Amino acid sequence: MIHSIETLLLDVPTIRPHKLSVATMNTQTLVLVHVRCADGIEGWGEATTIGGLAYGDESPESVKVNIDTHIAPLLVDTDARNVAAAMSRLRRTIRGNRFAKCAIETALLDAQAKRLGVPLSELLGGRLRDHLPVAWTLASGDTARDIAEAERMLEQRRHRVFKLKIGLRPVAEDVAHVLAIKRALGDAASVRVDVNQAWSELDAMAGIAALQDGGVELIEQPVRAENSAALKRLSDSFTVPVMADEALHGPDDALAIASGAGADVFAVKIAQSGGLRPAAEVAAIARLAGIGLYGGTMLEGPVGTAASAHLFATFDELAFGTELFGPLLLTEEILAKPLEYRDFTLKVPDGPGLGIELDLEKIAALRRR
Ligand code: MUC
Ligand code: MG
Repeated sequence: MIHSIETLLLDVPTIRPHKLSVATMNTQTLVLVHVRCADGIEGWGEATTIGGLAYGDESPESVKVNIDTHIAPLLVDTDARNVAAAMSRLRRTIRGNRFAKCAIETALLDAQAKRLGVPLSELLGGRLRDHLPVAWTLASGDTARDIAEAERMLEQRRHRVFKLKIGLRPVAEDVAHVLAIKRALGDAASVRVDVNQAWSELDAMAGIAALQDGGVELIEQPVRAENSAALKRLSDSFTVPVMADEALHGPDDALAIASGAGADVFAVKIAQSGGLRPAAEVAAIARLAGIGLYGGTMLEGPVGTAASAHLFATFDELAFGTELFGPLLLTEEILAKPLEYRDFTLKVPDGPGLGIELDLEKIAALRRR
């Protein structure tokens, strides 16, 4: 039986300002969900988002209120061992709230995998890899600082794929910023951009042409999420791959975009998809449509990052790697033993469940009251 479901908000400063076109983050609010079962087994999930309500339509606070008020009462005292039935009930009864659903599904699957004594990846179809390539996002807002940061990452063999956040400045300035970084790093690194919806289609035509000429390797969500026709025209117009991110809110969007050949790559995110199972469906649709896969992040802490890693480890094709670096952007560690980043990869934890142990004292100290 599910005994209790608790949602905790943790405000954690970032290691530097993280500038996106939609928000500048100095703090990340981790949203953790803790499920306790009557048999003594516990599970953890995460529903962290970016910039309050600047990125998506669920805020940390709304996730907590909706879980406390509507979701927990629906699930408490039901069978913890049948995660599929619990999630089916939740999905039938509660509309929207994809991040909250993802956190609940993760926590229930973490508990069930611990109960069965297997890593979470084994409940998701089984893993095909133990290490995932991890990109880093350069988003200090300053070209020289970004170059120095990237050089440090290359030297430490932590990242060799860099995603640059652009869209705040005029297109020509953004292009100059990106190409200066690309020139400085040379062939040692892959440089990609994420516009976070900031460009008009005309801006995008000009911007992508210049970035493609300069050797940029991936263009993420250049135009508004709702403008799927523009995203398709852009992916048709350029050889550099164009990736859908904010346009993807789960399997229905994935099917619509894939049916119209509307993007070259999908950023699969577990929370944006509404959970691990729906995210696996997004990946399956991409695979069947010949669309490339990228393992995305909402800059979650280690719980959501580990959950994403367990799912991405089951993907046969992962041509564009992952960006599961969220924990590295935070000034505080909330695991007893940090996730392992080495040789440009993240190790997929191999213990039962998520395979992580939370530092409960640290969590109590960081928790918002
Ligand atoms: C996004 O839009 O992809 C991922 C990395 C990062 O810095 O921001 C996120 C969100
Ligand atoms: Mg993105």
